[in-house]
Amino acid sequence: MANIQFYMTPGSCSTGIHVLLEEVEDVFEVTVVNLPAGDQFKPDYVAINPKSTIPTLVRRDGTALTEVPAIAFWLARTHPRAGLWPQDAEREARLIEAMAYMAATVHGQGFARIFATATFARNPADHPAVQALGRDIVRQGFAVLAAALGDKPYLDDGFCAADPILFYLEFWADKLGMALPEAIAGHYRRMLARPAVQRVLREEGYNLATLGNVAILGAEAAAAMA
Ligand SMILES: N[C@@H](CCC(=O)N[C@@H](CS)C(=O)NCC(=O)O)C(=O)O
Repeated sequence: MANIQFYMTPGSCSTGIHVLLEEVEDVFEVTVVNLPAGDQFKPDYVAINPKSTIPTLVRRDGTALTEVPAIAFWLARTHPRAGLWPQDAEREARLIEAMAYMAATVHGQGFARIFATATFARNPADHPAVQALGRDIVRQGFAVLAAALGDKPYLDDGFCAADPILFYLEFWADKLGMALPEAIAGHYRRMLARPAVQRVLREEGYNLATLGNVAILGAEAAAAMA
């Protein structure tokens, strides 16, 4: 039987799916899609994923699955022994709520304005304002997600399929030098300590020693008031 084929780009949103593939301990083969070189628009890739996005997972039956939340859900449900998806409707709904918000709003509306600015405004003179709005959306997003986390170490009762999605957002914030709410910084550090995450980051070419040193949002103000 063919292995799962994973189409990814190092350091992109596919890193979240890469972490999940390692966490569920399945066998998969990687194809790197070079986004800056335009590989996503080449006919061979468009035939697999007409949206020209990564990640794409081609399953053992040959069908392609796209969209980070859908792939995360599918990996969790098809690997029940990993225990990454809850059984009761309320917890399931909360994870879908978080995954949809992270992918569509924090990534699609926020980080996309920062990393793919030209897709939001043709005029380069508008780009600083578009990026500033992107940062505002990201900051608001992390505040919402910090409230969803509360005192919990992970988004569900334990580590679950939605956590690697939060991780790739945190990883991007770290690379941009953005301060994070304390609950989000704690989640990021917990994720960085997971062996699967460390394996993925090494495979994707990152030096772990340079990651995780994020400033805590509001810490300076709190210290000044103490
Ligand atoms: N909604 C999609 C978004 C995927 C997406 O935007 N991926 C980016 C990389 S993080 C991409 O493929 N960009 C294509 C490009 O830059 O042309 C998902 O959740 O999978």
